Amino acid sequence: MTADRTFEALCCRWNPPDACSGAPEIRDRIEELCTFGVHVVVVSDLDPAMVAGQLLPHSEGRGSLHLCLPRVGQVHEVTSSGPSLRWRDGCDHRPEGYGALRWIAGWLAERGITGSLVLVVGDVPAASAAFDRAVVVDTAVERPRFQQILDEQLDRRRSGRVPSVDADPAWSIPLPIERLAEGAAEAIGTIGNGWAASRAVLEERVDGSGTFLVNGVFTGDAVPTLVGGSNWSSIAVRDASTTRSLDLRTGVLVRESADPPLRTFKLISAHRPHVLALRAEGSSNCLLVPGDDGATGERDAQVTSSGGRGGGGIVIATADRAQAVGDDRLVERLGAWAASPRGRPSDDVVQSLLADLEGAGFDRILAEHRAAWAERWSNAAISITGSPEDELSARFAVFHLLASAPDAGEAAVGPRGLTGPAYGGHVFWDADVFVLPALAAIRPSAARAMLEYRLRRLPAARAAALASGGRGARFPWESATDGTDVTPPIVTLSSGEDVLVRTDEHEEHIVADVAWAADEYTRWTGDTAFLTTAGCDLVLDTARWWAGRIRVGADGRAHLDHVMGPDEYHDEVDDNAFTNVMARWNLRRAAALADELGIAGDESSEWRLLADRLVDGFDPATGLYEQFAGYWDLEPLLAAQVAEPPFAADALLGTDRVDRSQLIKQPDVLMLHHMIPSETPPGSLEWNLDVYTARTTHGSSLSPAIHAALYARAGRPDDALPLFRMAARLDLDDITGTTASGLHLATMGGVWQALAYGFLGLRPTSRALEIDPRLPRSWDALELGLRYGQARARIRADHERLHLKCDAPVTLRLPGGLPHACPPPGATFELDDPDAPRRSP
Ligand code: IFM
Repeated sequence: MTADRTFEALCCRWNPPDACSGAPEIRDRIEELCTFGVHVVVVSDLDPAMVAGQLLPHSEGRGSLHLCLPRVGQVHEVTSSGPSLRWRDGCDHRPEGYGALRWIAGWLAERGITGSLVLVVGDVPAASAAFDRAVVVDTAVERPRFQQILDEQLDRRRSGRVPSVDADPAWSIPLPIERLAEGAAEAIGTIGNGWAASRAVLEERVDGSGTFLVNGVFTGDAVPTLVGGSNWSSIAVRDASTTRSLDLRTGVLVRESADPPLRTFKLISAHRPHVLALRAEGSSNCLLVPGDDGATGERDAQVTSSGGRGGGGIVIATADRAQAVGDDRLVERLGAWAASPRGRPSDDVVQSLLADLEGAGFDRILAEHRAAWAERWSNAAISITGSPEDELSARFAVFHLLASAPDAGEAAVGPRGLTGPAYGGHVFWDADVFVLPALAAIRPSAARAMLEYRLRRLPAARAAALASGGRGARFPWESATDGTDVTPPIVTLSSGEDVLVRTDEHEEHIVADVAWAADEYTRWTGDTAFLTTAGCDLVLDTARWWAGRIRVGADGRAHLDHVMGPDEYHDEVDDNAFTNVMARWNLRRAAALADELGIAGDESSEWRLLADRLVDGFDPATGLYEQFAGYWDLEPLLAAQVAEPPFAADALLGTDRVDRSQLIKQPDVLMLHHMIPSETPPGSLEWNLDVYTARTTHGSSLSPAIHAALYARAGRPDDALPLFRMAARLDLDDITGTTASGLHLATMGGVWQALAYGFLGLRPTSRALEIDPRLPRSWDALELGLRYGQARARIRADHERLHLKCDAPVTLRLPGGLPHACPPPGATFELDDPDAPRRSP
């Protein structure tokens, strides 16, 4: 039970003078385990100085030695200079040791060491309460057995065995094993750190090019695509099964095969962005180590490169250490990558990165990686009590969001992130509107890097505005390296029909979407300086674009002609409600910002005037928005009359027929109610929701999550749940058959938004975090971790109560209430009767 697992922490009872008194052999083993990075917790009833004196490590290892004294409620860390108090419990009324062990368990969890990565040996009171799912060995273990356990662990460490993961079903995603689903499995199991990612390609796959992608590294083609790096994890493997799982908690991909035995374990370091690591072990007839003569061997570094001809390039260097232990073969591979958006980095760069890794070693790289993922999750916790399936699929979405963007420099986030080649990895509104709001709340630095991508492309957007006779900045529908439009001229639908793409010409709402993203970022983060300094042009120059673009008609009203809304089934329309209201919001926001900046003048007055004059298609008599001028005159076809959503109506019925009908691809009028509800009249959501949902095919993967959010806001969370599940399971069940070409990362952003904006009813404003939870009956509670302003907050709602935990003050506002300042550690509120009618947003 313990011999075939590697533990990262060992918690044992030590009560000299009896069993272990003066046992140097135990102490030496513990010390050596610490040098391998194992954290040892000694639980004792005795005086700390006495126990520490017996255990005092001779040298500082990478693993820690903690002395836990439950009786007195203390935890000491022991180093060669003696014990120092780390934690003390003033009044521990809980069961014996609970507080001290809980503290240690939390300390380990902060390092990504949870559950079955912890071994508890001997009679450790309250261990089961503190260490969830730990492996516990015999409460009264004999000293020889204890020594044997330590030896097993030392053997595993010395021979570089494949580490273990905490096999927790609440955090583990099994990859599909059917041969035909291999493409989807590769995407689902993608591991990455935001800078780079590897699809879950099987080690033996020879043709693995294109499976390693780097953020912002595109080819130099007219329609660029992400440069495809090679499969750095390739190893000769024979006849092994393809059973793999992705550990969401620590970002590790594991493969296990029983017959023939094989285990592989790989990661892209979340701590050292350029580092790759892999270990594999298997029988000699399965894991074929090059030059296998049964001896330990080192290989020279292998260097592979991709791209570079007129575009970006990637270079990867790896070095292996192979070993034979009996009939087992063990391989450890460390790797380093380098990339450039222009040209290919030299081999020397990766060679020297690789040389630096030797000093760190695999164990340290893994420990740092686990701790970095624990840190990422500490701002992004998610739990759905009452529905483990929904919880797991939500965590899957958040995992990939956390792995989608670097948290420094600039982040070019494509619709599929770095999980596949679809859409060439181009940056669309998916980044600004779907991914960025989630990251602004759970990984603000990555959201800031996404805005940096837009900021650095302002010159290109300004040039595009000028070139089309306009002013300000006209962001392109699709962009890659230089910020010019890279939309492909033609796409082929699944029906085989070739369609001219006109999104680049008409889908102008992207301009306001970029401004909205900048504003949303500041509202989540409180980083108002962004909009008053570098970021202000994202709002001001986009408003300038609209001011130059708007036509004021003879009726005195302002219009936007020849545009396309999010509903791409109607590709050239006038006065699209979404575009017009987003433009109106952009103009008003820019005018308000001009006031803040002290630059208000004729220009900002013109913005306000034009905003007030813009038509928006809202009819107060019916309470409905008309999606665009003439929409109600189209064939009143409903989605259910054609097929069960989701479906691609253009592929089923042909683009012409769909263009003449009221079928829509994704929320358009409804999208306004999601993004800028304050720009829509009270009651409008409820009036428009069913009307437009009935016409929506969910032909875009972006659609169901937003509908879920809106049904929750309209007080219909049970109607929202199937839509939420459609979005959250989209890739796990490959619902649209498109997962192989990459995970729908923007949908995952939508999943987070459905939870946060929809079910919890969160809205960040500059004054307060608004909150109005509406949970489906089948969920007992929903909890999200996020950052709001300076605070790290946990918000948990059940059907009666709302709990806020925070480490800095947070001002909350409940529906109908006044802003309520909550100092740390937070507050609890009673919620209204959930069946009572509520104000619309
Ligand atoms: O940006 C989306 C668009 O809204 C619908 N078609 C696919 C694009 C990329 O995801």
